[in-house]
Amino acid sequence: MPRTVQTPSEDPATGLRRHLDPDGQVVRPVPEELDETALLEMHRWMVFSRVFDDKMMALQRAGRIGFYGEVRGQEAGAVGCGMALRDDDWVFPALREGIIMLMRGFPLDQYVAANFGNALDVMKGRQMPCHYSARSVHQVSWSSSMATQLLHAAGAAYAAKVKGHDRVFMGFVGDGGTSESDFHAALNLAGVHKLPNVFVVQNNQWAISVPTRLQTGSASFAQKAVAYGFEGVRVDGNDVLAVYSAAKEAADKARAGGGPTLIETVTFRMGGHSSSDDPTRYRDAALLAEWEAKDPIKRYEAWLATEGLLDASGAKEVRNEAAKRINEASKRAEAADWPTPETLFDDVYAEMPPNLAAQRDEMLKANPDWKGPAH
Ligand SMILES: Cc1ncc(C[n+]2csc(CCOP(=O)(O)OP(=O)(O)O)c2C)c(N)n1
Ligand SMILES: [Mg+2]
Repeated sequence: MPRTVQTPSEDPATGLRRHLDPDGQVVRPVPEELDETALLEMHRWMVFSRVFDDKMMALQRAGRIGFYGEVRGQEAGAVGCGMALRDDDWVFPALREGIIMLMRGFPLDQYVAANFGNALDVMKGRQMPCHYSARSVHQVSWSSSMATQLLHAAGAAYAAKVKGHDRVFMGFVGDGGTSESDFHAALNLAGVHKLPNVFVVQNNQWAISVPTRLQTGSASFAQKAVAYGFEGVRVDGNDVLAVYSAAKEAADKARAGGGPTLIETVTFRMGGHSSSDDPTRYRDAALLAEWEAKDPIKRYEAWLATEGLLDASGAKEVRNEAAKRINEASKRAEAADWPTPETLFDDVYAEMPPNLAAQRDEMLKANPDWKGPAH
């Protein structure tokens, strides 16, 4: 059996940092700096994420968008981390952290547009759906090549350290992504140079059809930090307050020059890996039911209700409001034009070289009426 290394922040009883138990009972004091507005904001974003998944999956099944990756079940991970960061900290996501962009004020229409690849999309339809990214909110794209984003996060943090910036660079990775050598190289670099990184392993129990136990011989992902010379924290990833407090401590430490932290969020991917996956082919229904009972939104709502901050009708209103905004944005996205063909040639060079301009002109001459695929 692998030896369990007790990392400093773990609760010896559960092995997990937890503020709320699965029934929504407080087991560790709620971070004081979170006022009522902040507490309700976290709820609003988790619900928004869930309703967004519902809508995008419906659009994908209706053939309106090509691909979608649900966050269902993992909402506390991205929302808790998003709340802990400053708006100018950089985020290098894995697959399910796009909501942080919306939390920072990225326009919903442009966010939805990324799934349609239409003219409103800041990436002009060149990316896969869901690979949200915008410099304006300091978020780079999903890295389709798993774990490479952690090297980018470490490299960017190195540059910030050299330049004397006080920003934090948060890199997410899935449990599956930790088997990539880039994971180790990034953590090593960050450990050697005490870089202002927070690495978050979203341990959602699966890497497509491969269960977590086939990704590591270690007793946890958090303990891997010890080998690189920094702290690892194992967190109940379905407790948004626990994710928040671990991420806030890690971000404060990184900003103050204390070096990196590795956070493992223990959670569960309730949906498929993506819209192309059918998890019923490799996963027991009983397991899903077990985790549905630990649903991060239900747990948080139970606590908010106990505190008198949100009742059932208030929670329903939050859902309805999210659905209204998302439905309206989706309608506008469906009605939007496609990127015009000549945009294919944009953004490669600051000044377009003559040979590329000639190719663009030739294409336009040969296809004068091309307006993109039919709606
Ligand atoms: C280097 C690399 N190998 C394989 C893949 C194919 N692939 C895409 S996602 C994925 C599993 C990801 O699992 P995990 O890291 O646990 O993230 P999760 O999907 O559970 O959020 C795989 C194998 C890839 N994108 N990149
Ligand atoms: Mg996974």
